[in-house]
Amino acid sequence: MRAITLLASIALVGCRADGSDLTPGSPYAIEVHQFTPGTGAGFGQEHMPDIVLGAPRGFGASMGSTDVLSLGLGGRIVLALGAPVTDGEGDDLIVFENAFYIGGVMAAPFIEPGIVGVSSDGVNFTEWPCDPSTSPHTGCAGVTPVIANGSVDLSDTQAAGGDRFDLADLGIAEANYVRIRDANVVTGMRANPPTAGFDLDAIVALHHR
Ligand SMILES: [Ca+2]
Ligand SMILES: [Ca+2]
Repeated sequence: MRAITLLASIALVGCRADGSDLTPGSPYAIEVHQFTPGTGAGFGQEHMPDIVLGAPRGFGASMGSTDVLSLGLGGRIVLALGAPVTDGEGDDLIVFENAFYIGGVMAAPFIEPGIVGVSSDGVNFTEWPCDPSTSPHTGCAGVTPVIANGSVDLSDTQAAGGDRFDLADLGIAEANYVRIRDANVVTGMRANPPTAGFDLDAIVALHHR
């Protein structure tokens, strides 16, 4: 692993072409708090931080988005949300990666799992339990294809795709930061630079202050 930590406390102001709001109060990530690339990272770094902020750019069930940042094997990233995610009814957070079904065959997903955690201070994180070694990788992000391309319809969030998380499962009422740690234990294509490991597209808070 490269021992590089990029601190990019860059908050972007305003709306993007996809309509997602990057100002405080936005349901999306609006700032990269910390990025520590893992082995084989590189893809997407020239477009930091924008590439992981705002709305997802999903390509549907049979193709993965290229509007992503590859974390590399063992890499991690911490993002600040535009507004604290809160524990509302059901799921509260969606993490969008670029998982897809090879050739559209539902039985052959290409999955690069990541472990998701939340924090109120950006330092101490509580993670959802994730099993990265065994399909269906319950509790991990990077599992479900992304359908939404542009602003997520918050009235029909099941249609957005991505992997969903409920703060109630952690006993946490609200959080300001989201961390994703690459958790790939099966390598092969998943280890190929510069796209190794978890590929982050976007995050959205379904319930927020
Ligand atoms: Ca909830
Ligand atoms: Ca990857």
